[in-house]
Amino acid sequence: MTWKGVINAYRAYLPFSAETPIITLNEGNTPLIRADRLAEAIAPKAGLKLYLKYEGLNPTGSFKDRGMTAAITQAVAEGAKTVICASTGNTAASAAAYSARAGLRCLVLVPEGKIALGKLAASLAYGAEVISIDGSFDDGLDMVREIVQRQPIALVNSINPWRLEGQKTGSFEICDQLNGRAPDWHCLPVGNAGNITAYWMGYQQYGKGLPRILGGQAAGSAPIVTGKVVEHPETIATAIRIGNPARWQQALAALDESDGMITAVTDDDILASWHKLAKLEGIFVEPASATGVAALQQQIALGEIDPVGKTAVCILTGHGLKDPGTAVSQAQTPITLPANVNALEDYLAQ
Ligand code: AN7
Repeated sequence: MTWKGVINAYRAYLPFSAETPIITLNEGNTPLIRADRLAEAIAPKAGLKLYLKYEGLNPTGSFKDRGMTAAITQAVAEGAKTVICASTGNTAASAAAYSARAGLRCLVLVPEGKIALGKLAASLAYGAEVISIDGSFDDGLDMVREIVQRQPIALVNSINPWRLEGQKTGSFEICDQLNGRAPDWHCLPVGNAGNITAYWMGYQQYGKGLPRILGGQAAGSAPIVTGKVVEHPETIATAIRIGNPARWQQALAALDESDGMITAVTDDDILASWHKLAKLEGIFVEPASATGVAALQQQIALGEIDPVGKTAVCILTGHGLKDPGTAVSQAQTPITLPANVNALEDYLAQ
């Protein structure tokens, strides 16, 4: 059967009526990829069954499309003409794309200079009005929360409950892809904490078992780990450069109820996992997306997670092409050779 997006696939589990017209880009149905080489690197000889949920293969290159199909569908159903969000980049690109498809005006507020190039390029291409603010994501979120009190504009950040409804379909897919059961561990990056909240909702609703949740935050932006708002969050993983997550309380509930954990990983840890994903498994993600893998490796190394015979799923939230700047700055310079085969053979003999 042709895949027609997450709402059509899981309509029985979502609060849309049968008549609601769906705004979709056929998002979801992303691969769950077994990663034996990476498993061996982070948990040698443990028989860890490690899977990677490659959310970068969604239509705009991140997991945000799952929630955005639901939020924009509902905004249209309610008669909205304009939508707005604050964003570290991926929500902006997704909101812009689904708004274009629905014929809505779309405004996105992004922290100036702290949004990866691919996200900016896409948001502009989809025709969103991109507004750079001289503040953080958190400042932008305060602004959009306020403006929707004053103006008839729909807010499509993950404080919008429809976003979570769409994003919870990721849990359903994982259970389906694991032949009807949840993994032992579910590992993911945590920024504004919408995704961790949505995944936990999804596992609870689907009734195929419950994983323990492992959240990873970047050490320079780890408010949930430290229990304190971070006024000036910093990390190379700009997607999760967030100091005051909107879904903080729900994240704590998900961690508590799942007997889970949340941990901070350094930018070096994030980049090391980012390299491993690319070099051991051929999977190119944006840096934030490697945070779940980094958290899992850290907790296994510390002895807090016993990997023996366990099944773990890491959510790879965004595609590597989102952030070409970081990728190039981390890479070796390409080799330059004259355009002749002898030079190539000389190079091979080195
Ligand atoms: C690649 O786009 O907040 O904990 O404004 O882009 O649900 O916030 C992005 C978040 C992880 C964290 N990985 O998810 C935004 C935004 C990637 C992301 C997260 C984001 P949440």
